[in-house]
Amino acid sequence: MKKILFLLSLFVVTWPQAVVAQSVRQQLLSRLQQLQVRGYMFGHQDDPFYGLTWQWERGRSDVKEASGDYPAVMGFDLGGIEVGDEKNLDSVPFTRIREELLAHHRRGGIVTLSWHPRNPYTGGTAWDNQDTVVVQSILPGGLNHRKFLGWMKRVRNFLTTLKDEQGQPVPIIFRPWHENNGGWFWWGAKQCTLREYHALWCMLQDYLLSEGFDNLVWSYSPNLDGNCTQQQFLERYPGDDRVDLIGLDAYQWGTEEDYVRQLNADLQMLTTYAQEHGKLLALTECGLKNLPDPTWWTRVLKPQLDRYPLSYFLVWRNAKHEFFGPAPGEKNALYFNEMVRSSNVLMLKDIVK
Ligand code: BMA
Repeated sequence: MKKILFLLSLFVVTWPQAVVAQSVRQQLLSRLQQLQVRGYMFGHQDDPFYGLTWQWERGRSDVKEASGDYPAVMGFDLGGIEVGDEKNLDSVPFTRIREELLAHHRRGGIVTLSWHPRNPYTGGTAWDNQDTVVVQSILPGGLNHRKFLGWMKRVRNFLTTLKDEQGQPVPIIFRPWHENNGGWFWWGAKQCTLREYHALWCMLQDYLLSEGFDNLVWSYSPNLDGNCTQQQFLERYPGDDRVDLIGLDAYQWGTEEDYVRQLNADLQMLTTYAQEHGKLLALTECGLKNLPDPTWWTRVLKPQLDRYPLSYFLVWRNAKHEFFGPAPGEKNALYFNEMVRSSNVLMLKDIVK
């Protein structure tokens, strides 16, 4: 009897530790994998900060006011944190980003962070793409390496503050150095070599890992291409050991036909890769600016998304001059609501039950 009690007590003592031993990142990965079986989540950038007709009011959300529910995923951007700004590149105070990120986590939602850092060589924006020496200049041995270490430290300092009431780090899908196959950012394919891009990814990732962040699910998200082979995609891919989620940023800028063709080409290719390599897949950014076709959600987008094992799709922000999500009173909200009523499109309520 004593022996049994002893064994039992060992079990009780060790079992909770075995549960705790799973990192926050692994917990989020498991959750994402489980949710993906049920469908794909809807996400919206900057959802609680501003909409088509309002700004900065607390408790508001165009998506909630149009559909009755919050997006399952909310995206926020760190651009500007690196130089010590109080507000990000879209004028959102970082204190507010922290507040809303924690609030969304508390209500059971999932959060993702992107980063549009300034150009460390010129001091210009992320879109200052004239020079091909920027990445090289911030790598070890480069002229701006020390400066960039300081920039990464400011990111680290902000991430450190993202803790829940129990002091536990909040799980985050972290998506740095995105749209790297384009030529518009200073870390783009025209601006740095393969080797430099790879070193850039590793420098940031290794730094944050060495600082103990085990709450980040790492997302790699090139831009829609349509002619990209798996080999080309892999050229800048940092490696299976460095990426958890394969994303695609895919806006419709041109015709619907081109968009549908390109989206399917890329998603087919990425699905094969993701499945063979055990990775999650998402449309990390997408949208049709200002939704000139209100039926876009159900007629163009959803039929394509239904064909792939996506974790989520996130549309960009609703600002006055450009919007990508639904808003109350907008005609597209009717079609948006029809889309999210489908059982395989997941809003906040669907992922917390
Ligand atoms: C771009 C545009 C910009 C914005 C940037 C970062 O796609 O929406 O207006 O500053 O994203 O959010």
